[in-house]
Amino acid sequence: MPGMTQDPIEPGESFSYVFEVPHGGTYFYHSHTGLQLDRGLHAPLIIRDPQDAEDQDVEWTIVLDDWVDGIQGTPDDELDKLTGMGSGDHNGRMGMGGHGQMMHGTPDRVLGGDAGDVMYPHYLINGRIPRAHRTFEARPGDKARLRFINSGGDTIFKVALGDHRMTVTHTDGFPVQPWETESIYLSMGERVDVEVILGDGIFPLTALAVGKDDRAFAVIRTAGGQAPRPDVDFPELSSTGLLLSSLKPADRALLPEGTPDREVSIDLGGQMMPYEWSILTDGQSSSATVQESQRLRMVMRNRTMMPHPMHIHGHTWALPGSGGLRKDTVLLRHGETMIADLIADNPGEWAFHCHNAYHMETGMLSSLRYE
Ligand SMILES: [Cu+2]
Repeated sequence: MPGMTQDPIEPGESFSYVFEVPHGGTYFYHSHTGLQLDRGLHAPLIIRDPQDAEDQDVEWTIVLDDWVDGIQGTPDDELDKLTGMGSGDHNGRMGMGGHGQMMHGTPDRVLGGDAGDVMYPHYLINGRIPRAHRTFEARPGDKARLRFINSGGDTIFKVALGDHRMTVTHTDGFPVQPWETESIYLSMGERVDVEVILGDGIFPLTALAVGKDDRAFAVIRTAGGQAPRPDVDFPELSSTGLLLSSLKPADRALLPEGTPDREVSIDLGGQMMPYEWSILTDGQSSSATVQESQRLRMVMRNRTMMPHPMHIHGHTWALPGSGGLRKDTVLLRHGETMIADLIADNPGEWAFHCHNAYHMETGMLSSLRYE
């Protein structure tokens, strides 16, 4: 985070990062300068965990993304439209409702009507648009491990694989009690690992862009024949999606038992008109503070009409509402409250922000600071 954890890497400069990896899992790394994330400055970081089963026949890392850059201007142009700073058509491809609400695609029955602010021209799986989609190949009966990463700037995806149920094994790098599901919501910054026993055929791997009536698409093929069309609908896609924060942690992912030494109240605020977002810490626009080795409880309340994937750097929360599920990115639906505990074992100043790039850029950014 420039200005917080380090100085920016200037054009033409290099910077070497050296760090220990305390645990394995599916991660990604990306720029935190402006809207560079939404210009594609991100990449997966996969750390093999020696405690994970390695009995999969194939493993694929699947990066979901939303794309505007170079198609209809830039992410910065989109931000200008949202903040009303742009020239010409302030609303871009969005309609503006009578009460200042953005009107989007079909409301999602779990996430509500307003799941994102930018209507992107393209949604991608591993950099490909649906018409030029990627095909993942394997043999019938293979056990596949899929590591999904949502690197989007402003899009929550609902992921499903035709004719298959997925067994969730990890989220945000940490193991969970295995859970079978037909579809999964993955918000910006979140990761989920699933296992699938592949059938015999050609199957659509679809990621609906929630609330935007569009999708990312790929194909998993274990047999010859015609691939499904990118716009194919199938029962798994319309099933009730899993919210990752409802999972339960694997025993080896649990934090030690304990009661919080300190509690902080986090209020998420903001709206579309004017386009401004905020984090209040105990009612103030200041950092949360903690002392090393304390147990901190963060009580987050979403006071807005939109969902926000809240992300903390340098730590992974335990969610007491989900039996101590470990996550570093948690989606708070509109009006939702989430309690998240952490153990302060990594001194420094760490960003705490919404993983919607446009919300973060317009104020939904704070930090956790060690005293
Ligand atoms: Cu947000």
